[in-house]
Amino acid sequence: MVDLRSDTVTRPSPAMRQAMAEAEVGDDVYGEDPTVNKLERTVAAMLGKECGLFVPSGTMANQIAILAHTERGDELFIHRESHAYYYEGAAATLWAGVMVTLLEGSEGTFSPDELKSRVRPPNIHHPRPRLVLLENTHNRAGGAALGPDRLDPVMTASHELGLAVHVDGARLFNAAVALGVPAERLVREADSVSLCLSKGLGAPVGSVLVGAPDFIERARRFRKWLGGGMRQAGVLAAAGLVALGNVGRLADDHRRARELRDGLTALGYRAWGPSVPTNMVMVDLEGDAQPMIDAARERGVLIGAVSPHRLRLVTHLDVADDDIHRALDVFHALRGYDGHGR
Ligand code: TLP
Repeated sequence: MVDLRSDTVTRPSPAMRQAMAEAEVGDDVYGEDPTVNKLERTVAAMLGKECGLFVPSGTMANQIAILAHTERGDELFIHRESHAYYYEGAAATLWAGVMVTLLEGSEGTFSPDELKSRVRPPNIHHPRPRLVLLENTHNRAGGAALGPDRLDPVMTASHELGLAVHVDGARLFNAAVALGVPAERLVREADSVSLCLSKGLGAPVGSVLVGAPDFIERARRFRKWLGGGMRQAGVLAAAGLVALGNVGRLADDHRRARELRDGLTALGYRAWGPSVPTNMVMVDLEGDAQPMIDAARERGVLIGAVSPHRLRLVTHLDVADDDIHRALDVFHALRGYDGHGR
């Protein structure tokens, strides 16, 4: 099977499994797991922040960040296509009790003016404006890599308005590699960042949330609260440390996504990507996505849909050049497919 559903599907490499087997461990709830501590320090340093916190998933990292930056009744500003709003249930409302205000703009971003127009002055009738959440790369925008020119002005405006900024950097290193800008630079203005180890970097599980010491101290409390305090988690952190060695090869995933997109376009598909693409290709269909997904699966290619008429194809560590050719062969065979086997 060629699995293009997501970069979350990778399996740990032999080197990763070896590192997991040999990991030095302790009880991380006591802060005594040396491998977890090393991973947290390493990711924090890579992203130019002081402290890190290892958590089970990207969703939990985002939700802990929202909890740690806000109080109940505060207001969170977020793009309507962002993962933390679109794909995390009503978690921000459930856990943090924040009011979510949705913003619009191209490629998952919004302008400082759009933000300013939505932030209301202090008044007992209004929620307290508190947090802006940005996403880089932006998943539903087709894996858009957003450079400092796109995000810095919003982050600066947020701070001028007295708002904290969290960056969902699940795929931040994809953005850094595609833009040729250090990851640290992309989040220089951010108060906190979450990074996923289990997407393009290839770890089986885990994310790291980074920020200032007092923020991470609050975050640690909320991690426990959500049941994310793991014990001998060094076995997982060890895989994460190996995964950080995969940053350089993300360029291969981006090249393969480009080949896939070019191949699909040549076959007559409406394949598209953002202005700075990474490891995703979106394909808009005339008909429903599901019959196409089922037909591709029967032919050995797994793909996903992000809306009823839109496919998403994602390249990753376990997709080789040959797999791109195989996928294109299947799309060739399915050209004009109408969901009735024709
Ligand atoms: N994204 C998954 C699905 O949930 C859609 C995927 O296949 O792309 N932030 C971003 C930007 C993400 O894309 C994801 C996962 C998360 C956070 C959540 O990470 P996990 O799955 O570890 O909770």
